[in-house]
Amino acid sequence: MALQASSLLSSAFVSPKEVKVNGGIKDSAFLGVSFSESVKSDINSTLLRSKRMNMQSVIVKAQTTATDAPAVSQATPDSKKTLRKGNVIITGASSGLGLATAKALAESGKWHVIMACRDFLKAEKAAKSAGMTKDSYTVMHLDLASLDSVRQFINNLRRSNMPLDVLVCNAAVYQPTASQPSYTADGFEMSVGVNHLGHFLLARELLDDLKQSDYPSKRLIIVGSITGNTNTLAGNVPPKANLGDLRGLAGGVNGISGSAMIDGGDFDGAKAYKDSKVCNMLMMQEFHRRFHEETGITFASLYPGCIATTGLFREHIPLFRLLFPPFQKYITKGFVSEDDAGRRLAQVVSDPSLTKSGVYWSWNQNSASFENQLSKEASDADKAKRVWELSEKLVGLA
Ligand code: LMG
Ligand code: NDP
Ligand code: PMR
Repeated sequence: MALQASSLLSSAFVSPKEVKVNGGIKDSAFLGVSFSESVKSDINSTLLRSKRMNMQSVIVKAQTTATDAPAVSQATPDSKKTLRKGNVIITGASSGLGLATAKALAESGKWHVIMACRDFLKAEKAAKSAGMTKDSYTVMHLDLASLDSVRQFINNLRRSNMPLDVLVCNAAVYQPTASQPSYTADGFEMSVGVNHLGHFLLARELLDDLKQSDYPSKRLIIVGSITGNTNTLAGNVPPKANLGDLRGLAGGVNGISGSAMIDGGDFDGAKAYKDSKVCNMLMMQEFHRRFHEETGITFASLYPGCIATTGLFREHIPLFRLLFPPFQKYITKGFVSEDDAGRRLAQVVSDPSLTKSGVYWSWNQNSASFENQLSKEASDADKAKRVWELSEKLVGLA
């Protein structure tokens, strides 16, 4: 049955040319192939008042925990030089990919994970139930739906005196069933505000902290996705990502002075998410162009595979949530478990062979990483520059 559907979809969506073998190894995720030019496998929140009230205790707690956290090693001349634990911030580490990555890195014993989360208690519970030991993580409050919260987070981090070695921009919201836009504390449409603008301010500011780190491989990772790339089948499922001429972004994506959508069109929650992912991938490349040579920092993005079981789909209709995992497992074969996806992102954080900057990583069916190609729009350098400049204005950096 699954196989029948599979071949049905195969013949419907993929030309025979695209299902061909790649160097003898069949790209089994046929629906995930970058089907235009390559055969490679490609595969809400408002600030709750109660959370604001929690802030004080969170800050105190974060600072207290920070005293146990690793600082720069003070190697004496005759002490054996061992690499200190790296410090990695993961936004949205309270569930899904972020939590699985935190777990994988903590288990390696080489990383201290700063879990940057909007719900402190949820994050604590998640870390505990993932079996992370107390000394392997610090939870710090971050609500990306508020630029004030982003700035607070940065202050708290700096006061903790923990050096910053890797930043992972992972958190996201997806609102496929919303008929009306909702807005962040600063009035940005929620998906673009959280997934792109909140992270943009965070990453832009923390670049200075990354620069100061003495860690051998410093990285800034922004999670992207296949659905933002229209050179793939998944990226062609309507509604498609399209930033247009950025008129909505220029107007502040606030639904007042202009549209809530980046391209200036009518609100569509699924499109807003995909557009935000295009921004994520564009910003990674713009960071690379502006700062890689000067700082040596590795900038990277990735598509970890379709993790169909995460909280990302919490707002989708129940039927979708029921059918989506088996659809991805048995038909597209793009499915990946949370644990496997976490190990993939953990590789991008720490694998010594993944130091190349400006790369969008993907994994083939054998779980081998490869440099994937982005769509035309998601690799448009001119658009990246314009998104960067408009975003700087919106978050108060220009
Ligand atoms: C939208 O609907 C929602 O409206 C929106 O709210 C949001 O949720 C959004 O992406 C999220 O989706 C999408 C909707 C319509 O898709 C569906 O959910 C309907 C699924 C039914 C399709 C039947 C297929 C049979 C599948 C087998 C059964 C398995 C059941 C599991 C289902 C789980 C859910 C996935 O989508 C469509 O319109 C369907 C058609 C999509 C095909 C798109 C492929 C187009 C390829 C076109 C190639 C173009 C070539 C361009 C080349 C460019 C090169 C540069
Ligand atoms: P989840 O919903 O499980 O995780 C998203 C995380 O983001 C949660 O921890 C959530 O916090 C957090 N978050 C949401 N809003 C905010 C906010 N305002 N401030 C701070 N944190 C926030 O989804 P996934 O794990 O699937 O998604 C992780 C990343 O992976 C996203 O960037 C997504 O685009 C990407 N991705 C996912 C794919 C998939 O198939 N699932 C495929 C490709 C990419 P809370 O726990 O409090 O809700
Ligand atoms: Mg998709 C190779 C085929 C493939 C892959 C890898 C994904 C990934 N999807 C594929 C194909 C299809 N999807 C096809 C053929 C359809 C039509 C039946 C389809 C539909 C679909 C829907 C309705 N897919 C979806 C949705 C969502 O709501 C998800 C979404 O767009 O979130 C933005 C989604 C996804 N498909 C994926 C992945 C990874 C997602 C979700 C997450 C993301 O991009 O971050």
